[in-house]
Amino acid sequence: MSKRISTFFQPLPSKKKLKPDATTTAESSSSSSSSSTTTTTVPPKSSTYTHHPSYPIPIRDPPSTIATSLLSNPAPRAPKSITNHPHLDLLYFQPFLPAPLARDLFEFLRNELPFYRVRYNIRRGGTETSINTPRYTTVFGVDDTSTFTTAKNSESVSTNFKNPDTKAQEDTTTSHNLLDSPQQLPPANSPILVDSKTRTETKSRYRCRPRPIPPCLDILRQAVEKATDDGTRYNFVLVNYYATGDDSISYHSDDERFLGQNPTIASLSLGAGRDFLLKHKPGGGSTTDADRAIANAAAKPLKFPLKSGDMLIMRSETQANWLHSVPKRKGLQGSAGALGRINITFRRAVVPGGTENYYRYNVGDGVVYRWKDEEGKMVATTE
Ligand SMILES: O=C(O)CCC(=O)C(=O)O
Repeated sequence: MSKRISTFFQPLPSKKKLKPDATTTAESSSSSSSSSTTTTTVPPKSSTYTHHPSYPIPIRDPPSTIATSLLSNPAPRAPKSITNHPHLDLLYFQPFLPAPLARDLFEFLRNELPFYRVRYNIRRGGTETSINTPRYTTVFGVDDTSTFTTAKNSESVSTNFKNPDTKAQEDTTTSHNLLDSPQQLPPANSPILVDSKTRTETKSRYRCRPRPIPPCLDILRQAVEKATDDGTRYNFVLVNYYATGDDSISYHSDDERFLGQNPTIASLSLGAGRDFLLKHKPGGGSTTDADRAIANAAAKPLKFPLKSGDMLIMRSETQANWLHSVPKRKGLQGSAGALGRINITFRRAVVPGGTENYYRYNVGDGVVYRWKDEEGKMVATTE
């Protein structure tokens, strides 16, 4: 454990009452602003945290107001199916989460998740180029070949957030060794990575250190899976935080081989509104109507002005044929806090290459950033 991480886990002297309701959880009195931003009339007095050795910080579990709302089919209206362009298959929830729930979840996740500003080098035209990711990112999950489970002889307590319908990630949602403060060391019997079939340890399969999806995101994953109701299962949750209109993601498609053929990707927006653009990949010789339609779609992007709580699900041939982006928006006005936008994508990686890729480009090896309410911005954590 690095010096920086170990300082996060210094035990606190005071002991608090324990609550058996989440993955390797600890209860502490709630001092963060997150509990005061929920819609509940009586804010929860205490919080539980999920600990795992792969987490740089213990991650707070969602208050029951958020958890209950998410588990009770939150989508206020049915999604619109958009298939009126070549190779495009979208489900557009406008919204997926009602406004108060979207706002509470946004505040909660911005406050509680560890974020990164990843830098990496690529070779472009034979030249080594340094890339600074133009947004904050974080990721949780592991590909299909592995799953998280607990040590055999450990005592297990069921969590509130277990979905009996869902196989993926199910073993991460058992709790053990309930602790008495978020600063304590994670328990010795934290969930470990095992082969999905043989249940033998697979830590050595990865250069990166996969992280189990914490309850606050896993419950959302369950809600998203339930909403589509087509059997799609996700094992990765990627989170982007766009601090201002300067943060962005350029045109790309999520068509990597490690996602399998025609992957379904669900993309939820929280916080500030931003435009999501989709344009067809170039191709088609413009000799038939279909080719002309493709050329047209490539030239003129489709624009989705995504608002807080909206969700787009991209399906079937969409990734193979379309590029998407969230361009910079220089003109956005408002305080830094009000401009923040969280995007969460749910995906399913089928091989370890996906796990390596996602941790490399969304966690990397830099410092952890945390939201600081008093400063109204993400701040790099120091020792
Ligand atoms: O922020 C968004 O809406 C899009 C995010 C995205 O395209 C990605 O994470 O691959």
